[in-house]
Amino acid sequence: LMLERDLGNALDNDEFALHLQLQVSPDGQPIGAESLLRWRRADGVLVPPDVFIPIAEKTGLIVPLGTWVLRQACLSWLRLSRAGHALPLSVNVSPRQFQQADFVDVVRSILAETGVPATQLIFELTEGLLVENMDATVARMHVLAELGIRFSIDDFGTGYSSLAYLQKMPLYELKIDKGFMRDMPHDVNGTALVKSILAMAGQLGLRVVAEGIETREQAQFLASHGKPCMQGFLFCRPMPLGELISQLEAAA
Ligand code: G
Ligand code: G
Ligand code: MN
Ligand code: NA
Repeated sequence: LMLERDLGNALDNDEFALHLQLQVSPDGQPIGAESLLRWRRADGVLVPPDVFIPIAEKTGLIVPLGTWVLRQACLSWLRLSRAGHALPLSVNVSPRQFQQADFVDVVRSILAETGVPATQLIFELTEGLLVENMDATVARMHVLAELGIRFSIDDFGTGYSSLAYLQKMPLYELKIDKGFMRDMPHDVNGTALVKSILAMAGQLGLRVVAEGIETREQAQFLASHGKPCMQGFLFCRPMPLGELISQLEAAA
């Protein structure tokens, strides 16, 4: 309950920060970055998003917070672009945020205000949203796709989205949940699942990003099984924008 009260004030107190984690192509080149929200409370304690995002969803704070994240992501893109690294940014959009009546208008106005091309944003949606409210979700995705926004299904494989659903949506990408990567390539069931997701994505013409890549062994396994794009501590930790720019400069 105290966390709930603190969270309510955190936006006004400027306690949130957006970190970025690079995503790489099968041969290790940067292809984009995911924005990941961080909350450092006034007392200095860093509260993990898996703790505060569900609370923000419940209280409704996720709506103004999601707007802040989107604007902040666009400002980050501008700074990256000015530094010579115009990488597309992936933004997590929560179900409650996506379902707000004015969500499309909010997106439109932030794009207009910042001048960021819509094609530079990828919205990560979760399977829960698709199951809950399929028709309205698909319709809204088409409106945003018309603007140039691309879509990714986050934590893919943990929910219930069916092939029929996937075909109705203007999708660009699937992100394989990091849970499936953990015991790779030693876990036989996980390996089979990852292979079948890659085969299916291939059929549907979707890009795949495998998340949670921590070891060379995992990356090598993927290189010989479908070659998806990758994201994980092996390549880059989520970090503040300034650090990411320094890292990109050092690698260039
Ligand atoms: O690093 P990680 O602990 O950042 O993120 C944990 C969870 O929090 C992930 O499921 C991620 O999707 C979610 N998350 C991180 N940033 C955001 C955000 O800006 N908006 C929403 N809705 N979820 C986020
Ligand atoms: O939005 P999503 O649920 O996909 O959020 C990605 C989460 O995964 C974030 O919490 C991020 O900090 C975390 N993450 C990113 N790379 C790795 C990794 O290599 N290993 C683990 N365990 N977590 C990671
Ligand atoms: Mn994500
Ligand atoms: Na994920």
